[in-house]
Amino acid sequence: MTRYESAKEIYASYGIDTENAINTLQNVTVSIHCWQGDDVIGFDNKAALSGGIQTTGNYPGKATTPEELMADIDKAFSLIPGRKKLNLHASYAIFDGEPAGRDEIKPEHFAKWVEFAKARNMGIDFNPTFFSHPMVRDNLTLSSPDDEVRNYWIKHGKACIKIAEYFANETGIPCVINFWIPDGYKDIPADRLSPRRRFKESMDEILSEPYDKSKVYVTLESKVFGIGLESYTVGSAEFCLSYATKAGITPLMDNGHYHPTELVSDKISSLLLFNEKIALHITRGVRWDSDHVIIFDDETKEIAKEIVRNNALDRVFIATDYFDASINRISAWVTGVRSVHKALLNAMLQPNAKMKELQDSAKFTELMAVSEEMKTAPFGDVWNEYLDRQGLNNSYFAEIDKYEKEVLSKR
Ligand code: RNT
Ligand code: ZN
Repeated sequence: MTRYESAKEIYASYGIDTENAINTLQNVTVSIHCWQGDDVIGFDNKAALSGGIQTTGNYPGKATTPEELMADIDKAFSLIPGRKKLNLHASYAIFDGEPAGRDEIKPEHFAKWVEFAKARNMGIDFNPTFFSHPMVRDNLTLSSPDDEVRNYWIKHGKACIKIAEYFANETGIPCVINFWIPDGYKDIPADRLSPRRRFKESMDEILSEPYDKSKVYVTLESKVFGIGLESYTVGSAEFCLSYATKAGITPLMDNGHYHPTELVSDKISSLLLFNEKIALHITRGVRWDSDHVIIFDDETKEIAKEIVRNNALDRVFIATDYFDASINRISAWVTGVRSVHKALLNAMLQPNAKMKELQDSAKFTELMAVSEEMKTAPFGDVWNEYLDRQGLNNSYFAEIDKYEKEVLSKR
């Protein structure tokens, strides 16, 4: 008997079907952020990373051209199981001739990405880039009191919706376009209302741009604070949730965007009750929104359980969002996205129905005991089987090390 066959029997004794779990997981799409590959720099201008987010570290070998980034994405994706979507930022536009301003970018500036995605049967998700740009004035974009600034970014938002629709049309796969603005103040503002009112009006204007709602899903991401913007964030949780509800768009929660003891795993169920779809940026905040690589830790497991137990795999847009510049970036991608898959598999391998029953009959002692018992079930054997069926295995470091020696170290 193989280790997998033995694990299958053990799980079956808890009423858990490992085959079903493996087959279900193979069809889950994770939208993988392109920006791990180059420390969120992009190709459209030379501005340093701004917007209250930060990469730390300077591990050698980062991608500095579209060709390098594409090669690195290919390498990383070859070591990641499951279905993938490529998540791009507007700052990754590829200009052949004259560069266009962010207010004037067009589908043609992303033609190479479309070609890349199509050749790999992948969909593309998108993000307007409201940071790392000279038109971000006084740390404000869509909420700026300066009409010139505000209009510039409104045009950017509209241009991006057109590009999102182009991605959907070209790939035949719907595009999720996520709006996140860094706008905020370092110190206590005198007026908290007006910036939020302007943000609301700007979003209304952007969304007045007609788009096909069956192909383009607009999401809005909230935040609690950014570096240098500690006192006030225009796009707070309350603002973004309320706006999403009112505008009929999808709320996005990034688990680095809450106070450290607040858990996104506890928020998912509430949002599922009031939204047809919800979106996630999975990350790992260490003490703050540090965007460490996702690992197979408790909160990632708990987030996955909330998606699986609530039968919401087809209602949650799962995306990754982190950027570690202190380690091999290919490995960062692979470890992070594999951790999401691990967490989902782990969630599928819990006796979820039985545990719910224990909760409803107030058998909390048994609930704790069962939950602890499952932690030492032979999860690893099922994980290895999941990988094996996709031509992968649990050891990926050697392959990454080889790529570092042969490719990254020569950059
Ligand atoms: C920033 C947000 C946002 C960005 C990306 C690059 O705090 O999480 O999603 O990380 O858009
Ligand atoms: Zn995010």
